[in-house]
Amino acid sequence: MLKLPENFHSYSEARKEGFIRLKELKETGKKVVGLFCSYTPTEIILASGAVPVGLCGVNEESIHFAEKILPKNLCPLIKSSFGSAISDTCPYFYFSDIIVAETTCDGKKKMYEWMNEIKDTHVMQLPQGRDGYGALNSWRGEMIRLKDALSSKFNVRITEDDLHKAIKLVNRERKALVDFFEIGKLKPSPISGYEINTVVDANGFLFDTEEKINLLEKRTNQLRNDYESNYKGQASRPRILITGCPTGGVREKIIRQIEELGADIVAFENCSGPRAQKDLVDENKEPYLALAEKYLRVNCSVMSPNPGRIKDMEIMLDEYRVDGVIEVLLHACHTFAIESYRMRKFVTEEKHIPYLTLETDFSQSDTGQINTRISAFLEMLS
Ligand code: BJ8
Repeated sequence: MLKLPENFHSYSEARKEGFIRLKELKETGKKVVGLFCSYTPTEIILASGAVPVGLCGVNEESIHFAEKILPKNLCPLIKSSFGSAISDTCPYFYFSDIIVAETTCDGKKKMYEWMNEIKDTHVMQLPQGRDGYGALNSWRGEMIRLKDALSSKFNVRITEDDLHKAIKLVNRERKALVDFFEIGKLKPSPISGYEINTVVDANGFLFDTEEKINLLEKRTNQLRNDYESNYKGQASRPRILITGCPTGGVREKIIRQIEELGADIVAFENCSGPRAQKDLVDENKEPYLALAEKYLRVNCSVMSPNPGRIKDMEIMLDEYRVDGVIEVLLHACHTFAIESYRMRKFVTEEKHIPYLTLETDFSQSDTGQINTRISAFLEMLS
């Protein structure tokens, strides 16, 4: 049984409520910036006076629109995101005044060339690795280029003071998120992975950062109390960590299913977890340098090499007391697929923890096969 709070809002409910809020904000003249990735420095967007909104596609229905232009053999996340944009079925894309994107994987960066034909798309040139003198300097330059692009688009002056305020605010949001994630360290966990995954994605539809922080802190406190009164000392179900590609598009098919089949998802080593939240922007440094340093540390497989992901995995496996790892690979995601072998080897040979890889897309055609594989894996764990 899924552990969900009484006032739980599903992702689609949160998304619908967000439309109304965003429409009202637009009517007051607020500017909106659409984004797709954890490398996007939301601090610069907030400092420009605009609101950032996540646009990653999570549904299958929009994919056929994308396939008129993009190849079929492409990651479903890219096709779904682009399909929603060209079919005008995503009000968040519609309300966005500008898109901020990054050169992450090949599919995404080439897709943005097409997106720019529909809507102004500012692409930040993300370095492909972190080594050497050039990467940090060039990424700092991209932070300044983004500030200039937003200043000119919205006709505003973004001062260092504006940036410092935004950095402090987003750091507070990160701390609140990390405290929320760390509820999963309790054994047994009083929160479902389904709720964690939904809350993180649905947070993108709340446009008041103070409100987000308050809601997160409130839920974290509730969960701590719930643990003390109802869970402490009880037996634990197998504890699963999810790794690999973003899981918004497979939330029902995989995340929900794992828990329905008898395990608890306690941690996400992907962009639905602490990957981009765990360390803060240094509030005492020159802001563009501090932002460049922080965002260059995001351990996504698009970086080469990417040893930090293994280090983070080791810490998470220990701290969240993980019994099994389930890796989600979206079809045609080469960077996570290539890192898969190294990750599996590390988890199984050095940490001696069982590992299951599920390669999938956003369709329902493999639901039965996925259920069978998850059931067999959980049976082995127990
Ligand atoms: S920081 S994980 S949000 S790039 S789109 S790489 S699944 S082939 S989403 Fe991502 Fe930023 Fe990294 Fe996070 Fe693969 Fe698909 Fe590319 Fe993807």
